[in-house]
Amino acid sequence: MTCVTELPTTEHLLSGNRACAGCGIGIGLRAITKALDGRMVLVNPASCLTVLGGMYPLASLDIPWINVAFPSTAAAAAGVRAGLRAMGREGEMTVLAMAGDGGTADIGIQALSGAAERDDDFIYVCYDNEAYMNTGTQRSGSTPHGAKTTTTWTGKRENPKDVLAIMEAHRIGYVASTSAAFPTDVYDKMVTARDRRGLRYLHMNTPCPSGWSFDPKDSVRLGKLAVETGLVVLFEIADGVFRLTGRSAALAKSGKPRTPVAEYLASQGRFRGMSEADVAEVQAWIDERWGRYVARNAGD
Ligand SMILES: Cc1ncc(C[n+]2csc(CCOP(=O)(O)OP(=O)(O)O)c2C)c(N)n1
Ligand code: SF4
Ligand SMILES: [Mg+2]
Repeated sequence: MTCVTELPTTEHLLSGNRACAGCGIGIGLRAITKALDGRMVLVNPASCLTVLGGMYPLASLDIPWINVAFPSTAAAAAGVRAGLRAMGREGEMTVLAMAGDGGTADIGIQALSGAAERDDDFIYVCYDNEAYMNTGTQRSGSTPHGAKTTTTWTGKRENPKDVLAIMEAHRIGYVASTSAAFPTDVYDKMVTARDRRGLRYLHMNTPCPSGWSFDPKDSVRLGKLAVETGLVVLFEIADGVFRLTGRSAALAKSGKPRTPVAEYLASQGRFRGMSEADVAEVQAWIDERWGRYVARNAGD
């Protein structure tokens, strides 16, 4: 695993970007652009990432970037790749599609499924801040059970959609789950993805102080806590082989109990007022999924 002091020092996300203080997207994006060494075309639909990047001449990213209609991210990325191929320039850069959870789990899933079926040659990153944040925190398919949003005033009743399982079911070569709270985990998975061909899918948890209602200084701490509980699990599936990575692998190996999810839920305003029964339901959901992941783990 790459050590944080070994990360490339060149920055592609420049100072003065428009993200809220403590936003997880910026942390993850720095690791992603470092892994690709800036040699990339970014394809992105409306989202907080668009706002973070800003508009010419005040853009905060020094990479080519195309902003596309909400449902079309994966289709547009396939088109950019085809265009580069037609120009004989496909070896020069990686095509990176990057969309939020709303733009992936809900609105963009049709184009993404089509690209996966064709095994189109690009990397797709879903950054998951667990709601439609850019438009003021509406519930998405990825919003966790119990979270209050402007469209789930009393807390969401359903568990989040398992987009990673959906992508695995397409039998693409590389599927990975990561978290912006672990930039070296993001970096290593992006390097692996960069060096493969076909559709590669990464799902990156990105804490959101504004939408989750917590102090911006706690972004990384909460992102790590989510992994300690097993709510977010770090893993990769390469050519069908499932392997826990980083802190999740260490947790599984230690055999020690994970942190109860109640601690994580109590740390954010969006979960305020959850009933004990709802907390127990979330815990049971995590435990069942964790058991399945540990049983599949082919790593040490
Ligand atoms: C077709 C379409 N519907 C709705 C919108 C309005 N809209 C812009 S950004 C956004 C939220 C995006 O949510 P997500 O993909 O999770 O990204 P986030 O804002 O959370 O980063 C919405 C609903 C739009 N731009 N286009
Ligand atoms: S609303 Fe959340 S995801 Fe959007 S820029 Fe602010 S902290 Fe980041
Ligand atoms: Mg979102």
